[in-house]
Amino acid sequence: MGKILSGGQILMESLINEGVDTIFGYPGGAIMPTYDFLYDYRDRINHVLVRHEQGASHAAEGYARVSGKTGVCLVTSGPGVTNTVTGVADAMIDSTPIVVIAGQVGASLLGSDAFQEVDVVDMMQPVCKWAYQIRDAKDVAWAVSRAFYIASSGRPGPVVLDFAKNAQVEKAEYEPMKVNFIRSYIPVPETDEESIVNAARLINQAERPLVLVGQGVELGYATAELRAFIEKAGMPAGCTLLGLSALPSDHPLNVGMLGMHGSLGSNKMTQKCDLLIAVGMRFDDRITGKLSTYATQAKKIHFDIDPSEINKNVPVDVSVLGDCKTTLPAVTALLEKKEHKEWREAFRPYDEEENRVVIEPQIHPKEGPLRMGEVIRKVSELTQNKAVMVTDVGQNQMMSARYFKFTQCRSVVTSGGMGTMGYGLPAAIGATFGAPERTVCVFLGDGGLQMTIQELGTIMEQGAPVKIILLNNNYLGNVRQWQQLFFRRRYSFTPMLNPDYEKIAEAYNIPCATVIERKDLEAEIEKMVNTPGPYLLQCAIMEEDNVFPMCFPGHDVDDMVLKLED
Ligand SMILES: Cc1ncc(C[n+]2csc(CCOP(=O)(O)OP(=O)(O)O)c2C)c(N)n1
Repeated sequence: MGKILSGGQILMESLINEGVDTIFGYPGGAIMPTYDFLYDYRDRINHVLVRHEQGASHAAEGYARVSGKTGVCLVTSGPGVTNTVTGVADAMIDSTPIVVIAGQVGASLLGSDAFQEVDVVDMMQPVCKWAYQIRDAKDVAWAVSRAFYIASSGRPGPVVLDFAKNAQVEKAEYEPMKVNFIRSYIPVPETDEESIVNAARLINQAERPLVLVGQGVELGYATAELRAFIEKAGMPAGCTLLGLSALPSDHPLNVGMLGMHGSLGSNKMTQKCDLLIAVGMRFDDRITGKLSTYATQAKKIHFDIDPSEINKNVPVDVSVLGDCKTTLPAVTALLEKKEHKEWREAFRPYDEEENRVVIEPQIHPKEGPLRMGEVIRKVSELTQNKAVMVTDVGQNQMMSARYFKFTQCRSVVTSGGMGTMGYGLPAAIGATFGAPERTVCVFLGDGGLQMTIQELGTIMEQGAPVKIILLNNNYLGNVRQWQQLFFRRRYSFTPMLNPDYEKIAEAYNIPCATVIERKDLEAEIEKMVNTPGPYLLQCAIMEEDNVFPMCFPGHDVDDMVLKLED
């Protein structure tokens, strides 16, 4: 016979049973009973009080991305939970495991338009892996265990628990529970042996293979298996935005980022390879450019854990379903050792051109205002390329992806599929809790910082050691770039009047400095890195700087523009 506990206590016991030690949250009426129980669990569960529930959801995402564990949010009903919708949707499209627990009105009031009642399950269902309403204390342990199992298994994602107030206070018997099977839910599909043989055969026959590395490789803890795979067959590999740290940046087979702002070589060669091998990626339109012309010359193999991704955007010749931790080595075992020297050499002229026209002017400009690239590269270097790179969305994100370097996996925390401005600051807070031993740097634009700027309060209260690098160009830069390129430079509501960020940092007791001149950059970054705790470094960036190379939307992926036409 288990202990008799209230639903809220059962929630705490169940969270501890799942290995949860940190949660991000914000209290309110319908979740108050649970917060009252939480008060007695303060020594076992570290609750981080955010300043807005959207911040809780992104912090949980940041925590999950760097730790591999499931991030947890606790919020109230009504506006508390609607404020997390953006984070839940963000976690869904980026396959990030989080569990959001939201208060709900008591079961007897459901459907009566009670104060702060909203239909959470119906609202969340389209943007999460599972949403469930707990109306009875006896269901809490089961629902929590099932939530963690669904969030973290197979292709990870968000789960929402809608926790009615009566179920928080009513009592039930508690027995620890572990759900690890759900009828009709197949988190890891069975691998067809034939697909392994067929994939190996195509790779052995290929003369110009190109591997596309996605986040699935990190989610599947298969970075070593990926390296063995590409090294044995001498295959160049490009990474998606979320897959950037799955392969060290300086690995000789790494040919850079794929897609719209990716490297010239990887995009050009996508249209020249004879075999495209996608691993744990989903052929997003930012990667493929125009679908109808995308790598039509090549045979294709797709390794994925989610059958619904196969043939969704790009039809493939061989699909290898399963966990890439096991499928990659199975294929590797059948591969012939190859070097593909000539094919790898063929990337070189593109690399040289990109280096000359795009990269050098960004990282070693001779004159003019600061460029984003030089700031990002310097931060990367002065943290020994070992820091966690968090970004917001916009030019700052694409520039970070291009100029930050990675030596360790689980180092990229960015909003890929949703492109959620305001993600960066709270996600960085979560990352400091998920990887307390690592340096966490977040690159933000002035627009994105202001979307969740209130989380500076969380940073202050927690002393969270977030190194905030504000790339201030006084514009909503990414939109301004598109206006410049596609809307005849009509800057419709993209110039932005900024507040005095030094004063803001001071008010939050966060050390701050502003860099305007290039000669001060290195010393100021060093100071930021060497100052314990949080820091805000504002960099005055060239206002009309642009991210290049760029594949214009709807164009062939190898149709890349390297600079503005004169
Ligand atoms: C929540 C949200 N609103 C609007 C957008 C559209 N958007 C994408 S990038 C961008 C501009 C970002 O400006 P800023 O944060 O200053 O960064 P920069 O591009 O200058 O680096 C906007 C408005 C978005 N991605 N997310």
